[in-house]
Amino acid sequence: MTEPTPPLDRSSIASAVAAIVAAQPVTDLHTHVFSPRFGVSPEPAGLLLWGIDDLLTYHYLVAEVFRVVPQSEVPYYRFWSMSKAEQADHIWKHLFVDRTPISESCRGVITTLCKLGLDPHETTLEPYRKWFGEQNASDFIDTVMRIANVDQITMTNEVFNDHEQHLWLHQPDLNGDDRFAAVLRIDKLLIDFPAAAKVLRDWGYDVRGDFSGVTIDEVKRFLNEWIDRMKAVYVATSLPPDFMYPTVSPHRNGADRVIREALLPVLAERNMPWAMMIGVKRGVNPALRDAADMSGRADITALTNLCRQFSDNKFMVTMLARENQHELCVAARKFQNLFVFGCWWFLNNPSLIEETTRMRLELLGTTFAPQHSDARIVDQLIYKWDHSRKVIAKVLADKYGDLVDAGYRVSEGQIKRDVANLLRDNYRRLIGKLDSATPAPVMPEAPGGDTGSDDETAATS
Ligand code: RAT
Ligand code: ZN
Repeated sequence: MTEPTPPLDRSSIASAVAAIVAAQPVTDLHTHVFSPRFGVSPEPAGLLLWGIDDLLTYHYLVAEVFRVVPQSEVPYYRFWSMSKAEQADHIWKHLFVDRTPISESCRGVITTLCKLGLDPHETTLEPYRKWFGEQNASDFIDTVMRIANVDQITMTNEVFNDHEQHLWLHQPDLNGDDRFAAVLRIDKLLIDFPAAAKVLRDWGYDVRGDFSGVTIDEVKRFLNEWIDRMKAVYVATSLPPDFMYPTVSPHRNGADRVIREALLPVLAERNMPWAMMIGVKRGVNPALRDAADMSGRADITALTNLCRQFSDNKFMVTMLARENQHELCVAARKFQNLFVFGCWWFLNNPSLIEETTRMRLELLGTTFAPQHSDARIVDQLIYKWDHSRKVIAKVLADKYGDLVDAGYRVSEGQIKRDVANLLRDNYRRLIGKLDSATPAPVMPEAPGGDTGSDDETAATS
């Protein structure tokens, strides 16, 4: 129970909430940002992306530039034959100079540049290139984390990516940078088990596409060894909208057996969550490469079946389709082992974050994680969190205002506890990493208040 601090006036709620949300360190639970130990862009194959050229060639912006430059002028192959710097110049000219950068991804670049102290009105990229050229990548990560107020960045570590797999096997102390946590990402194991089995055999695991022999034991050995090697905080998979569990379709039977007999038993034993990111249709326009994917509405029955049948497992779930958000909330009211997180990818827009967060607060109280950044370029942490924090603060302020109108007293201490849970502690508790050393929100002028760690799993029906 939180020790009450003096109740806030109705009129000061919005500003108090905005300050508390801004001051609360976030644990970013899903990104594609890497520590410098994985190599630094523009080194060949450097996985840590940063700076103006990486910022502008983000796949969200690649999709947008093809909306405005006709194929007759720049066909796909011409764009892909350009160097990264030429692609960045092309995107800057068409989306930022010739047009107003009003889309969310464009505005994100503007917010990022401004918060780094740069003028976003340059007509060429040279001034930005010069500025970034004077920075050191590792120090820049500190700067970005300070501006974004992020206390840890969760990576996505794709074990079936040859380059990354090679680094994990041969580069000593790859996960020794405390600013980053690793996640074992295993899409291929569930999406195409026969192909994954072939890879695992090459890696020395006796795994057969038809599940014969010691296949299941060997898949478990693979999972355990890689979770240990990466010190992974969870295991993650993105899944198509037609993902079903259990399935009657013969070509998906492999996934069922892997989930039921290997993945979930390994995770239950470790008390580790399985992150399911459901609703992506890969490659609908392959010519766009990384920007080729789109969203589709999923059948939530797969998830409720899993939550019911595997009550010893923890499922952390985000869904890509706007149409799935309501039933995902309702499902989370039914299952304590279902943790809802983030406004993923095409939902990471202020209008959709607002409606989704509002609905989640109304149906789930504070028992979820409203956002993750999905940043691919470290600089993006700045805008993704700046934009999301503002929306989250607005929605929370409305909700506290409604409570006060209903006759309840709301204190700063309560708000701090709630915001800490939403932006950091619910997730940290889920992965078993909430300790007393976890920093409290920085609010020196505030009268104090407990940031709280009381369990709040109780769901209404
Ligand atoms: O948001 C993105 O950048 C997507 O390309 C995906 O990486 C997605 O977030 C995923 O993790 O599959
Ligand atoms: Zn992602």
